[in-house]
Amino acid sequence: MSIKRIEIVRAHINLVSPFRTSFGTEVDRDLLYVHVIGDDEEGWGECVAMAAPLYSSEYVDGCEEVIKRYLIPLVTPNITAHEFVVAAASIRGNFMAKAAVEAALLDYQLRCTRLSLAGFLGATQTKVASGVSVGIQPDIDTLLGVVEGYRKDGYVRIKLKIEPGFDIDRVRAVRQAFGDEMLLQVDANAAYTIDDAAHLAKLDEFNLLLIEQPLAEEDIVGHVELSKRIATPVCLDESITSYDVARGALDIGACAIINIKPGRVGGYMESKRIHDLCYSRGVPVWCGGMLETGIGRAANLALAALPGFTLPGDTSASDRYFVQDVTEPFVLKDGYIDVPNTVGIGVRPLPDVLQAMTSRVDDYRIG
Ligand code: OSB
Ligand code: MG
Repeated sequence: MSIKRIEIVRAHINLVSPFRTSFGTEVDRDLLYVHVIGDDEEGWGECVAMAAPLYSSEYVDGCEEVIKRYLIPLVTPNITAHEFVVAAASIRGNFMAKAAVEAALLDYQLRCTRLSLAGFLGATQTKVASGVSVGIQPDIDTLLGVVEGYRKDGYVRIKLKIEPGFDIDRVRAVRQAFGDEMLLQVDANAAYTIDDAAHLAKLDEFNLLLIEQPLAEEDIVGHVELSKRIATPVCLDESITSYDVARGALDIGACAIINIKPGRVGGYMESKRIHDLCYSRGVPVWCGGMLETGIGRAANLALAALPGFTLPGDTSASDRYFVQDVTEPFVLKDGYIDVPNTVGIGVRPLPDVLQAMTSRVDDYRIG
């Protein structure tokens, strides 16, 4: 079980199409993997931070620094993922950096003990319903074409990215083209303020599942006010950085639904705690995404298989993002993706693919 080394792997992958949100346009992913290595086993974790601090204050080069300088020194040869989480609590914030190390330690520990991540977390589903996040398109015709393509692929829920100037008309056009029954939601990535409440209330007529993160990350109280002024259920993404924040947000009525992203909350164990809290209160949750490659996607699917994940997640198939994923591709079957059920996260990078993507590997001896 003893950990010998940790590699920090930096790599790069292009997206199949640009992904525009209210915070920026992503054309590729600047990747950081944590690779835990023992005598007989290995474990992999993917850091979800973006190249620039636009979605969150964390960014991938900053995460690399925190991981190397503050988190790897906490890792001892026989540490469990849980013990790591306890030790890492002394480091403030830096959720995405912590989550990447936790994920690699979990994969390693579960491979050593022959358990699947899904089993470890308490998954009750063997496949999960898959939604897709649609970036802001240049015009409405293009948007309708993109949505139609994803509908043909089989995605059971469409999420439209919105921002001021690209919102009510876009949603109306998609509703008119695809009908009132299609599961539809929107994500503003914090692009509005409470002064936009009357404007956002114009979305009420479109029978949306939810509006995700309309206001700033820090404006949790603003979301309480907004929740009273619009009929669409408010879901928080960026604001929910921990179990404590989730509990407080629910207690004060800031949201009715939570998007759980393991990277944003510091890992899979914290995600499980937030799930359990929401499940006990009857609050729906769903699994968000950060354009992960197969390593992060595999682990997200295990989480999304827990019983409280009653809404389809942004857990799309590999080909929605990449021509060639770093692992065996995840594929959509009738709107669902199978949950990996072998040991650990159930997948590993394909060596040749990873090598071709890799720009740098730094090696740290443990113990
Ligand atoms: O806000 O959910 C978000 C991607 C990157 C950063 C933030 C978000 C997203 C997405 C896409 O909406 C989720 C995915 O398909 O991985
Ligand atoms: Mg979001």
